[in-house]
Amino acid sequence: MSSVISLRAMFPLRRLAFLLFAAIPALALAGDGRKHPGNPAGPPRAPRSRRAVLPILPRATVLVDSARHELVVELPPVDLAAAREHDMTMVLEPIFEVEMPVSGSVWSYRVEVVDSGPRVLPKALLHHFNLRDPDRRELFLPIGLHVMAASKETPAASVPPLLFGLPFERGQRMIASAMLGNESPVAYRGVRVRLVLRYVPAHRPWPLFRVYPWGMDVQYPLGERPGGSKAFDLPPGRTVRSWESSPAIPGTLLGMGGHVHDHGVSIELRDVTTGEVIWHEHPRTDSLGAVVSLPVVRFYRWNRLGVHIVPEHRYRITAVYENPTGQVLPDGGMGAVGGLFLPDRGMTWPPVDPQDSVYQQDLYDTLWRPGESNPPMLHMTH
Ligand SMILES: [Cu+2]
Repeated sequence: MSSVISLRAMFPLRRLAFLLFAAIPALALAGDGRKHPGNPAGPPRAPRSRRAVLPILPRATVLVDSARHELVVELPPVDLAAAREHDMTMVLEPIFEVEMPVSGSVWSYRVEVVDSGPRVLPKALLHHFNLRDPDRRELFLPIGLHVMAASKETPAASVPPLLFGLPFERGQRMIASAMLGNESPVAYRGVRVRLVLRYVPAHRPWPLFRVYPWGMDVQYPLGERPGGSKAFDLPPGRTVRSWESSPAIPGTLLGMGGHVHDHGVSIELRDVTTGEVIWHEHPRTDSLGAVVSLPVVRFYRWNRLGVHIVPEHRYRITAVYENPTGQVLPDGGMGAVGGLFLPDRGMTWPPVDPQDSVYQQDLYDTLWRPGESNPPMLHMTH
């Protein structure tokens, strides 16, 4: 059962330029052989040295079209009541585990909302969809890897499949979460959120480069707890928020985008060790000053792959806001950047340390649901 609650505080809704993973790629995911959630004798799990202990989660359905090299991860159907005037009906889905049924490299993804039949519903119903890998860490933080995030603003994303792909292995697990929101006077029944991934099977000579998503947020490491919201209040006037860290392994940033809310003035990524500004952008706004988009940059060119970064340097993300309203805007600000990263030759992606306290707190927040005082993780961690 899904919980229907007012989640505005936890997931503030506003017009935003959600480009985090937009033109950047694709990332990852999911599984079980043919369909049906929860096959207890699923495919063999890939050996992994340090797996986090997760509570038993319901399994998302994963369909494989091995002829088209497409994986479809689907969450169970939920009903969405019609919205009352000026309000929104929200349905927060349970957290699901997804197990990858095959091995390969993801090069494209899209998230769809469909009805009980094959009809594709308005994308506006998707508040967000998130996919995490609890066993691989984030580049800049020892938490589980944010594989992908999508909301109604997020277009389908892809990279050239001969060049780039996010590797995954059969038996690898992911954590999927989604929230639906209905602002229309129409009720929908049997609504399913679906993630469609296109992949290159393992054993092909391509893609040339195995790449991973990376991200940084000015509210790292944990944001607001519990729940881990990365939104922050905007007082009148100027607000500057920063966070800095070093990557766990050396490699190359292939491109990046960012995410800010209305009244965002700029967002940047800087190598603090050298002082070099790697990326600095101002959001595009409409005539009323609302943020419409934030440009996405691809660093790779014919003669180079991108911006090389190393664990010996520190990198800082900074978001600047100018709130002209004279009032505090609760949860009005956010500042995040992200993109794709190519590890240096010979580097393997770092696993998580399940004993790390930041890892444990972030996992707790990932599994936490509003209204639950006692999430299952409480007795799963040490
Ligand atoms: Cu936001």
